[in-house]
Amino acid sequence: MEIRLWREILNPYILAVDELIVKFGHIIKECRDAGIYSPIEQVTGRVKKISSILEKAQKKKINFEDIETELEDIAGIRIICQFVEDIDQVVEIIRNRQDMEIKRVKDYITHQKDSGYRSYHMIIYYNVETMTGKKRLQVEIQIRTLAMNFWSTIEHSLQYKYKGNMPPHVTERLLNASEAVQVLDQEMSAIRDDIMDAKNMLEIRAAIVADILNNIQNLYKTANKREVEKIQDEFYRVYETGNMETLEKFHRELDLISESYRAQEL
Ligand code: 0O2
Repeated sequence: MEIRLWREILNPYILAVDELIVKFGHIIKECRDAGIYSPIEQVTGRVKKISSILEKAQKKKINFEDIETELEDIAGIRIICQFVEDIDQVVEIIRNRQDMEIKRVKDYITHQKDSGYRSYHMIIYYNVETMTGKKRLQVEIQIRTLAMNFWSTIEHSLQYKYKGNMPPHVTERLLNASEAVQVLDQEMSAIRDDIMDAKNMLEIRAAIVADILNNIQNLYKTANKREVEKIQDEFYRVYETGNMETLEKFHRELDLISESYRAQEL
């Protein structure tokens, strides 16, 4: 088939992947702006290469005219999470969306593949608007942890290298590694609360420091320069102690000082 015709077929899929990356990426931003933990760590996407489409169609004995209905992963989105628990949350987010209709799910986390592959797949219907009107497409969303992604990326490269003839000792090593990934994910989940607390503390601290510096900068416009320099020196001293309570107290006091200067301006 001519490249031009392939382009006509694949262009809407490119649009779908671009739109979905923006939409899932926006969830990360919304969480960040609201100061809450994002169950999504990273989002990537791709449209399958023509050669891979042909290869898969041939392997599955799919006629050319059925490619779009039979191949569910021409458009693919990959969502990476930090913890296994986050995957359920992402699935729930997708289930509640009006712009994505779930066709089916493949839970390779509960039912790991023989290769050791673990990931949660959702095949969704997604509409895009093109010059010729609305097009309803299938998109495969793969949701997995960072550790699962590490394993599957390496295994995918090895599959490519050995082209279906993976030596038994490599297969065995990969199965062992897959078990290790499962243990790692379980261990990480067990300390999830501690990790989350530490992350939250860092974010809160960064927000307080940004607010203090902003207040100091504003004071330079209105207050006595010497007094502001004293406040700034005091801030560095408090900051260096690393004590969160002292920093919060300093933040509250500076807020009051800034407030009184603002009142004087009125
Ligand atoms: P690529 O190069 O990643 O695009 P089925 O539902 O079984 O009829 P399908 O599409 O084979 O048909 O479904 P499956 O098995 O869920 O695989 C879909 C995709 O999941 C694959 O796409 C891979 O991306 C990934 N995947 C599935 N099994 C494995 C595995 O054992 N190892 C790795 N690394 N990835 C896997 P493609 O088209 O096979 O490959």
